Amino acid sequence: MLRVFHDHPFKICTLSKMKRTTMNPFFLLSIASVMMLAALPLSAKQASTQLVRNLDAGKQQTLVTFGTSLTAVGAWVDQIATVLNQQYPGQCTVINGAQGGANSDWGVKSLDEKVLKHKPDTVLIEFAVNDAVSKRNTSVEHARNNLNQIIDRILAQNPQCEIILQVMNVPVAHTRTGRTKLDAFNQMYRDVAKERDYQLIDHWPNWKKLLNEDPLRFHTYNPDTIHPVRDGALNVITPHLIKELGLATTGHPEKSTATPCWNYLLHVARQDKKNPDTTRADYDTYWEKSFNMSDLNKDGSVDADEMQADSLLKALDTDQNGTVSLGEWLVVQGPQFKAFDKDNNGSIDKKEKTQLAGRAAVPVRE
Ligand SMILES: [Ca+2]
Ligand SMILES: [Ca+2]
Ligand SMILES: [Ca+2]
Repeated sequence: MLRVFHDHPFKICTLSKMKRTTMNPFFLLSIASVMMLAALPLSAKQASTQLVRNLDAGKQQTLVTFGTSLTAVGAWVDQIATVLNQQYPGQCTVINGAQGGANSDWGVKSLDEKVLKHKPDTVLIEFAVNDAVSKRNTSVEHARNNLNQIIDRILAQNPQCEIILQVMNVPVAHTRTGRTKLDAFNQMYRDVAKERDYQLIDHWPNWKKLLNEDPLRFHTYNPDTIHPVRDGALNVITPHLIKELGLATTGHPEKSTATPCWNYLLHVARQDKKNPDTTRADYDTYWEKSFNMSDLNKDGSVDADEMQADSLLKALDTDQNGTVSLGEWLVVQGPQFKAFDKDNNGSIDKKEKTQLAGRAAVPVRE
């Protein structure tokens, strides 16, 4: 469980909501203020969340993050906690109440233990990605009812609690083909946020843009096709969260060296569960399995339908035959092992697992 400092909610006053009394000097003054705000440097704060307003007011706050593995092993949680602690030392407790594989049924069942027990002031929620797993046969309506139930129970405990919903990153290949209705589940989060007038933090467009414009970097940030690793959080998720939460942009999330996703991937990759080290054979087998899961028709390559991302297919398809082979697929993961295995002895040991930060950067072809 992660504990750090953090804070939260807000409402933006827009010009369209102001009373338009033409020539009213106060209105003109308001316009001038808005223009001045717009001209402030980037380090200035954006419109703030309740969390940030309360922290600014010197109040203690508790932020709980609730959701799937995208939160449970999301390096962004520790990065945001790090920034909160930099900006509001000792004032905000961040608790990661998420769990790998969790869907909103789990969320309903675990709400007392993972959220309410901590008496949060702000809760970030995301379950769409796992409610959308096709083989679970969950309807969007069922997921919506679960989400509303979770929200209502949080509000029953504390009517002032700030709820923020999140739409997460873009899965590709087998993690996308196994979620045929993901768009509808994500849209439900956007709809519920709108209906309840809650803030929605939507990471999807940023990931989509990266996938289109720099697919190899996208693959580096999501080596297993769905879980953003530390660099992905640092470059895509956390900057967006800082802006959306209304935190000052002068923080240093990179001071967080947590690599929960890589640690998790290296942990589950081990074939001999008694051996704490991850060998090169473990590592290669793990990625081969991931590739084979994406190769739905088992013809030894990943085609456009199986990839669900034309830009990535094109970027990985080195021999330009229109499909991605295992060798082409591993262009990103291979060099990363070498970066992690500092002493180059063919396995990543316990000590090396604490030194992963910053060692898996940009895509490099082996
Ligand atoms: Ca295939
Ligand atoms: Ca190819
Ligand atoms: Ca080693």
